[in-house]
Amino acid sequence: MTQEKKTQRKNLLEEKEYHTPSNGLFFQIKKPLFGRESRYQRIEVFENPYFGRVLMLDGLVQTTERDEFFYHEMLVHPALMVHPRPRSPLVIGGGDGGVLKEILRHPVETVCLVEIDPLVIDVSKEFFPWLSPALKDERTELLISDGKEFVRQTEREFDIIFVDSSDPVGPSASLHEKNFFTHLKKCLRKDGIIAAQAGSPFYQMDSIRKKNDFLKSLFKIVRFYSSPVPTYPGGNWAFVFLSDSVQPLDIKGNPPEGLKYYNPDIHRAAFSLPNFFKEKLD
Ligand code: AG3
Repeated sequence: MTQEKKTQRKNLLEEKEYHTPSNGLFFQIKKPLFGRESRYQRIEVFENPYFGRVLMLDGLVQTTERDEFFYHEMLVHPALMVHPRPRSPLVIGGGDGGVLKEILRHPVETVCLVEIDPLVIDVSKEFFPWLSPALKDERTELLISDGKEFVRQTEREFDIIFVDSSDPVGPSASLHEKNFFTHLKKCLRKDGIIAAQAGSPFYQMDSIRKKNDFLKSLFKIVRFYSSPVPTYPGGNWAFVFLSDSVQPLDIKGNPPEGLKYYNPDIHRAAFSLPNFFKEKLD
C-alpha cells in the first residue's frame, strides 16, 4: 500500500472483525447508526459504502444488507424443500428476522421464533426494514426467551427447527453444545429436520468435528453442507442438516420465486464437501 493510501485510510472510521489475532475483515463506516451494550451483548449497526447496513454483535458480523441472502436462504430452503409437509417450524435466535423472512415464503401455518435479546429485534425493526416485516407477520409468534431454556422446558413439537445462532462464545455458546441438541431433538416431530448454522470450515474445523461426533450419537442423518457468505470468516460457511428419517437431497416441488441464491442445483452441490472438510468428519 502506498504511503498516500495509508494516510487516507487512517482518517476514516473503520470497524473490524478479527478472524485470528493477526487477520480479519474491515469495513469503512460511512455512518454509525447504533451502538449499545444490551443485557447480553454489544450491538452495533453502521452503514458501509459497499455492503450497506451492517449488524455486528460483540464484534462479529451477523448480517449485511448486500450479502444477507446467501446465509438466510441457505439456512432455510434446503430443509424446507425436503420436508414432506412443513407446517410449524421453530427458529432459535434469528431476532433480526432474516431467517423468518425466508421461511414465510413457504406455505407454513405458524412460525415460532425464540430470541434471547429483545434489543436485537428492536434494532432490526428500526434499521433493517427488508428483514423485519417478517417479525410482524400474522403467522409469526415471537417469544423473548433463552432458546436453550425454551427447548428444555417446552412440551410443544415442531416439524423443522432452525438454529440461527452466533459463534460459540457469549450468549450463543450453549447453542453449540450436545445438551442443547439433545433437548432440540425432544421437541422435534418424528419426521422432523433441524438445520443449524455450524461455523467456518476454514477457521472453526475443530468445533465442527466435535459437533459431528456428538450429533452422530443423536441423529441417524447428520449431513454438513456449505455456502459462500462473503462477510463471514473465510467467506464460506457450514450448516448442518439433522434428521432421523428425511434425506437431505430428496427435494420436493419447486422453490419459492424471487430467491437470489438457492436453487435445486445449488442445493445438491452444497452437500458436496471439499476434502479438508470431509476428511475431518470420517
Ligand atoms: N448468525 C450467524 C452469524 C455467525 C457469524 N460469525 C462471525 N461473523 N464470526 C447470523 C444471524 C443472521 N440472522
